Amino acid sequence: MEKYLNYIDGEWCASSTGRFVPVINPANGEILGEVAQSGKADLDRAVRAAKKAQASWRLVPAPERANYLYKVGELLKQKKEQIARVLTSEMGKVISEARGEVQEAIDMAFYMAGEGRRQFGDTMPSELQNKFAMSVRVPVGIAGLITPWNFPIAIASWKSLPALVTGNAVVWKPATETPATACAFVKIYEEAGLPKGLVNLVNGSGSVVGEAMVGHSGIDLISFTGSNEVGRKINERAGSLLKRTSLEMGGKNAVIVMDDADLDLAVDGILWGAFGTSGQRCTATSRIITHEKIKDALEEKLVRRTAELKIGDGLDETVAVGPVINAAALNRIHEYVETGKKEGAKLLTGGRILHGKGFYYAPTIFTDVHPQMTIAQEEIFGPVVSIIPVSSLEEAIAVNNSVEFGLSSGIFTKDVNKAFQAMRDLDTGIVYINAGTTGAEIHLPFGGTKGTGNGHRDSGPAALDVYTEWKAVYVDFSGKLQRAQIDNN
Ligand code: UN1
Repeated sequence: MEKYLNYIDGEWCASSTGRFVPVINPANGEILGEVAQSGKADLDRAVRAAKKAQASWRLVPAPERANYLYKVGELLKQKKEQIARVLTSEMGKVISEARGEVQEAIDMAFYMAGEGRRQFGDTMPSELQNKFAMSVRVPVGIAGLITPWNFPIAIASWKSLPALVTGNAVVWKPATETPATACAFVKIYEEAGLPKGLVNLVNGSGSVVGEAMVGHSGIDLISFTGSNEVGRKINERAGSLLKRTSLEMGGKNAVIVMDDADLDLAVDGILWGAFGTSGQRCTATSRIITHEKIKDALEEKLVRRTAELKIGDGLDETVAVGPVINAAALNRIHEYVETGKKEGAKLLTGGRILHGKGFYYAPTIFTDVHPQMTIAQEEIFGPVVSIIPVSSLEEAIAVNNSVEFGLSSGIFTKDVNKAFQAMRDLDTGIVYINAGTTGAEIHLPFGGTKGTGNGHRDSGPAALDVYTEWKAVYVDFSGKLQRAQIDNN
């Protein structure tokens, strides 16, 4: 049986506990292998290796650090298909999406490699004569990364690549559900010749390895993507230690469809956003805020098109909707659907577990949903979407903004004035005009407002702010003591 091990100080190794847990293919319930369950001792070792490696890495010129990232990009390109297949087998997303996800990591590698020759600071005038002032970026130190199963390589790339190019070392705890993709990514770093100890993989549970990472005095920052509940806990613990955190959590993303919208385009965008990745994206469309005038037409088109979606194993190229991650997710999604029915929402299609091998849920659409119902407020993380009728753009925006999350939103309209008003007033970190809520590109800031995060951004230029400190530097070339803020004459 395939064993997914740790990678510490440049060596693949079993965990100190000797324990493993099975890894399941969600498309058919088969066991793919087993993943090491680490303890505190493994983490300690990883942190020691990272510290040692970072001491020299921070002195390597950034353009030279970037050369490793270019190699990582090239190797990912070569192995794209192979990694995509591994990813689909353990995570479930359809193969075309898995290829797209590996492409995100490739793009991120080349984009962040470019940062090796940028990492701009500022120069500014000094208050004093013959004195020079500038600010430079310096690495934070050891970056602790905690990543989810829904984007097992893309999100890991958003975090590890900027951490490395800015001179940090990495200790990474991937999700227990997707260790094969994590190992494949680490093997790419290894093959690229990255000095040992710079990327350490510590497999294990959130409650053991994750918690220990957050509390570890040798880890200088935590970058986390995952649930709101875990993110809040990390925030509390890390906050009390004055440890930097970058937190990306849930979404309750909405698409607004105005009465002048191109309805077929809106339906395309909604289906992709709501049922792509079986709704398991933090950017997934889970609310459709529709103008009442076009509600019936939109419902009819959505139901008809949903019926055409082929559900099955994501390795089948003709499948549009794959399984959800596991049985627990399946049950949680179904509970939300039952709650929706109880609270009075009208089920248009779906609403059931598809029995047989694997964990499949029928793409589900509710209508006549009130904005305050549970299914319109909480993140479901499955293929369930709620139609909420409104009578104006102002009402649509207010409904969009009435949830605790603020990741992504979209509006379909042909009216440029409405589009710009929405862009300004939708309170999410990402806004799409005439597109659904998914598909963020790696060179733009990724993240959200309110309960979605804590103000930091993954990917894009803003990612550098997570992994660097600012250092203010003053160079006095006057040859005499010049005292700032004091009259020197
Ligand atoms: C996520 O679901 O956590 O914008 C990431 C998107 C993808 C990334 C999603 N590029 O949908």
